[in-house]
Amino acid sequence: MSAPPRILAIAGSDSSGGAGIQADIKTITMLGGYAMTAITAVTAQNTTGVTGIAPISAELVIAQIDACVSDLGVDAIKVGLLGSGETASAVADRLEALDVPVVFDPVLIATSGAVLADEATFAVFGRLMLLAELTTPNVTELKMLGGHEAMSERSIAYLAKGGDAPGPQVVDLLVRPGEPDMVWSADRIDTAHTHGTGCTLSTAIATGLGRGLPLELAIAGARDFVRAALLAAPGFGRGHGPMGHQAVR
Ligand code: PXL
Repeated sequence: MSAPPRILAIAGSDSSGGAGIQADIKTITMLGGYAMTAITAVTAQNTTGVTGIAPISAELVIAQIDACVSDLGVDAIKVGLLGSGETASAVADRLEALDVPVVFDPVLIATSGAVLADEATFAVFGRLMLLAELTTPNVTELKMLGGHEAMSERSIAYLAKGGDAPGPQVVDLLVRPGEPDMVWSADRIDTAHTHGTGCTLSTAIATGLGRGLPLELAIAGARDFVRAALLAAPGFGRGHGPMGHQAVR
């Protein structure tokens, strides 16, 4: 049996298990990877919203990253919720020095509407996008990052996700400097249980990259994983419920 790809998720904890670090661990594990984590913040939340959030110190976030990288090693990294501008800057410093593919999910707002990045954190997104192999904004995040025009000026690869756009089809667009755009389109899965889709997609892409897959195949596989997990959503909670990662085999 070949060694599993070692995937490090730098992200926040979601007590309800649907998004954040918990979604990351489930995704990496179900896709056959070895999951490691650097927790940036602890949230108290359920399917109806976030009731508390406490950032972890930048020093402890970096110590978690260093502990993993220096001993077990890492094949790919996913960056999600960062918790503070200080942590975001320290994480960018570390990742710039590492030669490992990074997928950056520019988390700003939860499916429930909770704001998950302050101005100081947002100010570091430019650096994180530049060091990442791929950035995965949803419609709202793309708008806040300046839209396609601002993104193309940055000369970076990004996946403009269409899950939060209206319409019967979900269209995801991959834009890369100097290469033709790629589009994936599929019938929308009609469900309220979309909590954690962004975390899951970006982490599944990182797991594919950690296996050595080319970006397009990593994205295609990750979309299939998200769709299968959406179809298997257990229906828990009164709000935007979690997906069914455990059922995807
Ligand atoms: O989906 C964005 C996100 C990221 N990280 C954590 C979250 C959420 C959404 O709820 O809870 C910890």
